[in-house]
Parts: sequence; C-alpha cells; structure tokens
Amino acid sequence: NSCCVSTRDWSISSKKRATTLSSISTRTFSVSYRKFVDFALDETTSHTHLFSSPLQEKYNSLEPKDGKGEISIQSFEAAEIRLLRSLIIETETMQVLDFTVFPRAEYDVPIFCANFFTTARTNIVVLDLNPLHDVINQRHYKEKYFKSLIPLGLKYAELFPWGGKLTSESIKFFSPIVIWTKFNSSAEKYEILYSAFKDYYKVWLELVSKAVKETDESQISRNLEAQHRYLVWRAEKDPGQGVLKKLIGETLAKDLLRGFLFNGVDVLGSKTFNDYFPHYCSKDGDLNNKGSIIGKSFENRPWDERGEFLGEGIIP
Ligand code: BLA
Repeated sequence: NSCCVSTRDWSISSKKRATTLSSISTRTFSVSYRKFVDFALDETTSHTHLFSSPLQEKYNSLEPKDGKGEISIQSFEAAEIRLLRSLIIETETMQVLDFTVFPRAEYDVPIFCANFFTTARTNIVVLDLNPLHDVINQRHYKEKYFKSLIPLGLKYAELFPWGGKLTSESIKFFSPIVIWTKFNSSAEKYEILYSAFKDYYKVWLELVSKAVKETDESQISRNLEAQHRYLVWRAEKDPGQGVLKKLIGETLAKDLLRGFLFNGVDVLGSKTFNDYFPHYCSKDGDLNNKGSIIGKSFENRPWDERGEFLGEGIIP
C-alpha cells in the first residue's frame, strides 16, 4: 500500500527502505510538522487578524546546500503579536519544527515555544509557554499565568517523562508546565505530541486574548528588555545551530538565527550577551563558546505537582 510509505516515513532513505521491508509494516506513518503549523495558524486567525510579515519574502527561498529536502518558513504579525514565525525542515534524515510566537511588548504574556527535532530513532522536544518574567521568584507573575495551567502540565508530564539534564540556564526560560522530553519515534507518541501542541496553543491564545494592553511605559520597557534577553539567549545558544550550519552553511545559518528565528535581537535592545549573562564571560573577556558555563543539571523535573520549583543554585 504505497500511501502508507511516504517519503517522510520516519526519514528512512529509499535504499534502506528497500532493505528493511520487513520493518516497514511497523512504520506505516509519516512525520510532518506541517499540520501543527496549519492548526496554529487556523486557530490564531479565529482570534485575531494575521498580517504577512516582511520577513517572509526575505527568507522564502532557503534550501539545503545539498539540494536534498525542504526548508519552509512562515511569518506573520498581528495586533498583539510582534512576530509569529515557523521553520520546518524536512530532509531524508530529520524533521524539525521551530515555532515561536512573540507577543508585542505591551503584553507580558508568555512566549509560545515549540521546538521538535525528529530523526528515524529519536525525538528531542521542548513545548512550553516560555515565561517572559521570572516564575521562580516572582510569585505574582507565576500565578497570573500558570496557576490555572498546572493540571494541563501534569497531564502531559505523565505522558512525556522529563528529558534529563539540560543546559542549566535554560530552566529559567521554562515554565512550570514545560514539556521537555526525549522519546523513541512512534506513531502514538507523535499523535500525543500533536494533542499537546494543540492544547498548549489553545491555552496560550486564550491568555493573549484576555491580556490587557499595558500603558505604563516603565512596564512596557521591562517587557521589552525581557524579550530582548530571551532573543539574545536563543540567538547565541540555540542547540539547533550546529544542524542549521551543516544544512545551509555558517553565514546563512547566522542570518537565519538573527534575522528570522530571533528577529529583534539586533534592534529591540542594546545590551549584549555578556551584559545579560555575565557569568559566561571568561577571564580574557571572550564569550565562552561552551553550551553552558555552569554545565547541565536538572536530571529530574524540578517542578512539583503544585508547580513549585524544587531546584537550587539558580543564577539570578
Ligand atoms: C537539544 N534543544 C536541545 C536541548 C534543549 C533544547 C534544552 C538539550 C540540550 C541542552 O540542554 O542544551 C531546546 N533550549 C531549548 C529551547 C530553549 C532552550 C527551546 O533554552 C528555549 C529557551 N532544536 C531546534 C532546532 C534544531 C534542534 C531548530 O530547536 C535543529 C535545527 C536540534 N536540539 C537539537 C539537537 C539537540 C537539541 C540536535 C541535541 C544536541 C545537544 O544536546 O546539544
């Protein structure tokens, strides 16, 4: 049944596919993250009016260096949304989704974040409503957005076990309902991930719809700086950088990171990576190139079932 063996069938190359016919029956589904993005765009359109972003044209024609596979980008703006952007990579060996929505600085709502990296065997997943402000020490902000979402987080924490140690600084960009997980590829997991994506996106849209537009200038500046800090972190430390460089070359990858994925990093603020993350600065003043200077930590989920943070040693 040819309809069951798509070219994206867990990225098995045609050669391998021919030699592993016996295992094909267990892999009769294909992974594509396109339906995730389609869902999000439909759902967003039912809440607000989306305008195409000027970035769309600039980054439309990216393709893998070796000509194998496809890179698709989409980008929009809306009254409450500074930038909604999506990157999908589909090659013979991987499927990637990097879907993030940045609200405008007049709103302190979280940043929607879905990062999925899939190969024939494994999946690396981050799905979260990344808090704009500190949810470890600022109880008020945590309760404002996350208190009512803890049951949703618990439901998926059971379905998607904690992915193990991660770059220590990242935990500060995550919320108590973060889904950080790794799993072996399977049709069942893929469908659960789709449900999680839909549920998280719907609740995020609710937050945006109900959010009150801030008019206080100092609060808007605080929101803006928090967004800039987030962009600076991700543009510098995104674990997908290596993959992107291999795929499209170093120059284009850097441009994609700073100009598209984390657009705003060069204009929304003037602070540098060292300003925001001074502990990264090595003795001679160079930016430390390691993933993290304080290493990886949080072997287990550092949030309890009430959404209280259990970790220690967090850099302020
Ligand atoms: C790994 N991706 C990871 C890890 C995290 C994230 C936490 C585990 C390694 C680590 O702790 O650094 C994701 N980290 C995030 C996110 C935030 C963060 C979303 O701080 C937000 C604040 N991942 C992608 C894309 C690709 C990708 C676009 O999002 C590829 C193009 C790949 N992620 C990828 C790969 C790994 C990874 C290959 C494993 C490599 C590694 O562990 O460094």
